[in-house]
Amino acid sequence: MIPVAGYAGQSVGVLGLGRSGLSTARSLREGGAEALCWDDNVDARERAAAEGFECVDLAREAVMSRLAALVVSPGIPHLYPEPNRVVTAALMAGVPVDNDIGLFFASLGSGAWDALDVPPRVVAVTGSNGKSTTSALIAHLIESAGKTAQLAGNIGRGVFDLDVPLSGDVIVLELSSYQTELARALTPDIAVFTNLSPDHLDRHHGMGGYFAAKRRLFAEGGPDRAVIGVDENEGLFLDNQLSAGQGDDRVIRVSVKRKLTGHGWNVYARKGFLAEWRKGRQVASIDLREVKGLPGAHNHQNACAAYAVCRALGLAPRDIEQGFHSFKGLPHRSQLIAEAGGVSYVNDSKATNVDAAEKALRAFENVRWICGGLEKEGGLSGLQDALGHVKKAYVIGREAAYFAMQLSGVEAEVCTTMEKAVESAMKEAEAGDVVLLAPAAASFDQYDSFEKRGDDFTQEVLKRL
Ligand code: UMA
Ligand code: ADP
Repeated sequence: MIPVAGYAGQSVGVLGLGRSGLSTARSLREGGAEALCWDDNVDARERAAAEGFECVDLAREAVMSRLAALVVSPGIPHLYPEPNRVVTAALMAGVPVDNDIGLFFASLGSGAWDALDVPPRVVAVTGSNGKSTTSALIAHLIESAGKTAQLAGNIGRGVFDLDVPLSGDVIVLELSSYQTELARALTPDIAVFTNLSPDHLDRHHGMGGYFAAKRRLFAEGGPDRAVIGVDENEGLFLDNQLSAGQGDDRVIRVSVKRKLTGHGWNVYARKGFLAEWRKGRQVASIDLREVKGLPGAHNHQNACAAYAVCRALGLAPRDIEQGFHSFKGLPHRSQLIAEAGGVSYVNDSKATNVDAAEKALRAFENVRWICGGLEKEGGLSGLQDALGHVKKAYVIGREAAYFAMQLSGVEAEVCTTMEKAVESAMKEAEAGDVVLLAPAAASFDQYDSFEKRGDDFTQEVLKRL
């Protein structure tokens, strides 16, 4: 556990008592502060109370006036679509609103960290898709090169649950837009922007707000080195803003669409080959085609970003190449769960938005595509160009018929349940086909989480093999 620095003897409000909130409360206590807690859910309050935390309605004036800061959990909307009443009370009272990520960066370099010979370095990864894969890959590459890395953030583990790092260690943080939007300190050594496509738009009041939230990672303090995916205009814009010109190697540019051979520091992948260029000449190349854990151009983008980070940390290209081959991929992301009779079964339940599903479809041919669920804003038109990879769609979800209607030019069967979809897809699959779960929708109409949906798919497939 990492103690929170800077609030000893003061009271800090903690709003939301899930993974991030509870671990922040514990670290506040460890750092000598009083955590006053609230969660709208009574069970969560009871769990916190069982650990000895005082739970009290933070919006009450008598309570708010005692707070040195209010820490808000990432899943709690503070402004949009509706303002949160506790956050509004803090704004009215002039209490600084922060989150665990902001407190974490503000706590770096204090206390035990001072004594370390080589200060730990922090890599932070943001973007719409590929954050978890890229973060996990970076940590894996560092570990496989014999160094120590710890992963936390949006990948499921609160930052304060990290162990106090030792000299030379690397901390890799996956940061969502919910987290970058609110953190008052964001000072990683290396920051990564994978890509941008529409997601969480209600929470950020549109695409501009969503991009602005992510951009804060590159503005609040500014990383020493920024790894930027430049395949969308937003990435290009960020690159332009951060660098003095093409030759400025504080920015490492990443592309899977263009050869980047300019004077700066560039990493790109084309036709399955990764190339690193620096100062106008190629310095390394890696064949990604046989890297089983990273299939498809989208994963090659993740590989390029992770490669760039590791090069900036001083790893050798050959060590990185070896690490690529031992990376198994993450569950629920283009995960090969079985092969039988020439048919492959792939679980990409994490494809909760259109861009991720489109990338998953493009990574395979002859796809029997299980899709559908709770549709996100913006419709399905972004999938149109990838539908050529689909032999047939098997649509699940409460609104399966409406979802199927929007898939023009593709045969679509309204299955509604996972059981029916897997049954039909498996019955019709021929050698060379890929049965792919890539829903292009959230899971909450039928499941608690995308993980439960992916597990259900896996179970339905395995029981029939
Ligand atoms: N709550 C309220 N009032 C509200 C809404 C929620 O009191 O109006 C309470 C809930 O009752 C619950 C708590 O807030 O007890 C949940 O807080 P949370 O949703 O922030 O969840 P945590 O368990 O703290 O997990 C969070 C991240 N969750 C979200 O951003 C939604 C985790 O990312 C992260 O790993 C964790 O902190 C540790 O850093 C998960 C996620 O789903 C993986 N991220 C989203 C995504 O990837 O799309 C952004
Ligand atoms: P995130 O943490 O940003 O949600 P993940 O690595 O968990 O990213 O992947 C989420 C989904 O996006 C999965 O369906 C995965 O196959 C897909 N994906 C992974 N990397 C990329 C990428 N670079 N571009 C687009 N989609 C991607």
